[in-house]
Amino acid sequence: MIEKTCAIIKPHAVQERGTTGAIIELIERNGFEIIALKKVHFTEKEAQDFYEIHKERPFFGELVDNMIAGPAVVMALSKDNAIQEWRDLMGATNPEKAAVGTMRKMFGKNISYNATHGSDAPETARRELKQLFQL
Ligand code: FUP
Repeated sequence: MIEKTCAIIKPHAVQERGTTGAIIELIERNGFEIIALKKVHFTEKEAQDFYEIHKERPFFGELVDNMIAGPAVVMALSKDNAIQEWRDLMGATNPEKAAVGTMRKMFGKNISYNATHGSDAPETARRELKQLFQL
């Protein structure tokens, strides 16, 4: 089934020269269609809303700080089974545990700086795409 998912290149990765281009190339090479794309500097409130599900977790403050540290590149991707396919391409949340060839292995540094975000379920994808693109 053709699905949409929300993909984000996180600020620390955007700051590194060449990483945005490399990630976008891999997205296209892996058969995703980029339906929408923009560079946004999240406000604190926007980042808190985006990661609302994690608001009780101990890493929430750090997560929000990292998301507002600079501009992020946010995308709406479409593909058959896009949500799982993008998560597979991203790799494990912790780059140290991510498989070779995945985004997080290639461009992540540690669990706080793990390069990319991807929606984890259809309902999350809908909520995230609505927040970022009114899609
Ligand atoms: P994922 O769906 O792989 O992005 O992972 P989670 O939803 O569990 O976590 C969301 C973000 O919180 C991660 F991308 C990074 C951050 N995080 C931490 O900083 N520390 C943790 O222990 C877990 C997650």
